[in-house]
Amino acid sequence: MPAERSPIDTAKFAAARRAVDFVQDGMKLGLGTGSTAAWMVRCLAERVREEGLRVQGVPTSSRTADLARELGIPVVTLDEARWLDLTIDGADEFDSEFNLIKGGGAALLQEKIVATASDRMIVIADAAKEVAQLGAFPLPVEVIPFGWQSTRMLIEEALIGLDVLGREVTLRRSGEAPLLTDEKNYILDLHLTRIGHPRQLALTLNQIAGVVENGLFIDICDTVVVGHGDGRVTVR
Ligand code: ABF
Repeated sequence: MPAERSPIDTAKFAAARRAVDFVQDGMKLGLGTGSTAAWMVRCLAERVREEGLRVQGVPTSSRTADLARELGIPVVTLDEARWLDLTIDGADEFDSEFNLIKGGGAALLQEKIVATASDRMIVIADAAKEVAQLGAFPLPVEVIPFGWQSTRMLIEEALIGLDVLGREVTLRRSGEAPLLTDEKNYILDLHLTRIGHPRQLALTLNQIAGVVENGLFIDICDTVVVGHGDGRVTVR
C-alpha cells in the first residue's frame, strides 16, 4: 500500500498539479528545481503521456533535467528554445508583492536565467512559504570560487549599510568540501533574519566583484499557486 502523503507533500502536490493546468499545447516551458517542482514535472509528464500534450522543457538544474528525461518530457537547452512561454518553479519564501527568496536547492542562477527568459513565471509553494517580510530563510548568493573569502568580506561590508537584521555569511558545504553549483560556483548563505529593502539588497549584491547572482527574485514572478495541507489550492 502506498505511504500516505504528509500534509506538506499534499500541499506541494496540490500546488504543482494546479499550476500544470496553465500549460497549453505547444508551449516552451521552464522547469524549476526542488521537491515542489519535482511534483510539477511528474504532473506535466502525466499530461504529456495521457493527453498527448506537446511541450518542450528547459530544466533549471541537472536534477530536473534527469527527472524530465526519465519521465518522457522533451528537454531542450535554453539556447535552443531562446524564449519561453512559461516557467513554473518553487521558492523558499514569497511575500505579498511576490518577491521571492530562491536558491535553497543551489540552482538559483539557472532558475533566474530561465525565469527571466519567460513571458510568465508561476511559483508553486506550500502555504508555510508565505512571509510578511523576506529574510528568515538564509539568502543564497552564488559566487565565483576564485577569491571567495574576499568576496565574502565585501558582502559583509556591504551589509553594514543596509536594512537587514542579521549579518552572518556562511559557505554552503557538501560534507567537508564547498558545495558546487551546476556552474561549478560556490554558494554563500546570508543569515539576515529580516530584509527591509529586497530590491536595494539585490542590486547591491550584484555589484560586488565575484558575485554571480543572488537568490532574490524581484518583479519576476507574476502568479503564486499556494497549496494547503488539506489539498486546497489558492491562486494569486
Ligand atoms: C527551488 O527549490 C528553489 O529555488 C528553492 O530553493 C527550492 C524550493 O524547494 P522545495 O520545493 O523543495 O521546498 O525552487
